[in-house]
Amino acid sequence: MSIAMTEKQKRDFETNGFIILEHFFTSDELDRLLSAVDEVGTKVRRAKGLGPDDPFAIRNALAHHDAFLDLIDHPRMLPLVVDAIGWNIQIRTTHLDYRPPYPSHLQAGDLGSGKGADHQAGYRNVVWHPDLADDHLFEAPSLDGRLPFMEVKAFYVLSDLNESNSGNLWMVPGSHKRKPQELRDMNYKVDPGDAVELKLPPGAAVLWRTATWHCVGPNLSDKTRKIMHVGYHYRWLRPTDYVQQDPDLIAGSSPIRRQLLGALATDNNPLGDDPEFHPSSQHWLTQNQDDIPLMAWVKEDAPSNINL
Ligand SMILES: O=C(O)CCC(=O)C(=O)O
Repeated sequence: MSIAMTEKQKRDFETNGFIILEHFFTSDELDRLLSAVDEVGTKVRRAKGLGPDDPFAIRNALAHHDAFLDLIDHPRMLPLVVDAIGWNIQIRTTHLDYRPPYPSHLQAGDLGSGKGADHQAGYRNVVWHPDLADDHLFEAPSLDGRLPFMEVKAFYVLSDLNESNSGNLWMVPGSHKRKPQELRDMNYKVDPGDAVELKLPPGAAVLWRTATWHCVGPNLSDKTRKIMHVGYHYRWLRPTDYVQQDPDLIAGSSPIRRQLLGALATDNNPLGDDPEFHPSSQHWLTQNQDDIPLMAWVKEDAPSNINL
């Protein structure tokens, strides 16, 4: 059953590994997010002693501003996320990337090489990669060398990435079906004909399988790259950004939001009715629907009620 994805989006997601939503945010939503980036940027610069033209990136961005927190259950994105990966999910990571234009003297390294003067100067030249494929992170469970489907990210474009070389995200369509070893054997040099540079306006969003090979191009434009990624994975995996989110944040959240923040729906019986002899974590097996609010929402309310 699909609650939000069109047939074409399903095909694109399956075939290419991503779907593009060109005009995702309203202008009010975008303005709020851009103000949040400014506010958080001021805080980060102060804390880290950075100048106004220095790049920075932060993780667990949801804890830094309500505008970022509100992205995790965005009423037009969450149904698509559920269609993509199901309801048994939580947030793995939320990241914000702020990348001002390169200084004119700064030489960009080769695309997706993970190297170069720009990389050394802190403008991360992200090497071509699928997420979760480092040797030490995730190799053994694969049967044939390909990555199982473990997570999706919503990529949010907050600044103008319409022009080439503005710090655009690059993808290799269909590469979620290829083996990470292939990329290693290619010494991380992707055939330019296989790659696409996502040229997107401010306010666009992309829902993507993170097994899709990707990297980030240099910012040779005169505008700062401002983007966010919100990553969702299964509740029985461990998040990157937190062991536990702030209890106050959880306490003030809706049941669906609590689930997405990695918390159990109730404090009662987190290990079931017989915790001593037959423990059964709510992250795995659930005694009743209320333990997984997003499941209850999908089964009972969606798609008529997208008021989360
Ligand atoms: O900054 C970006 O857009 C890409 C970050 C990245 O490589 C990732 O999300 O794995």
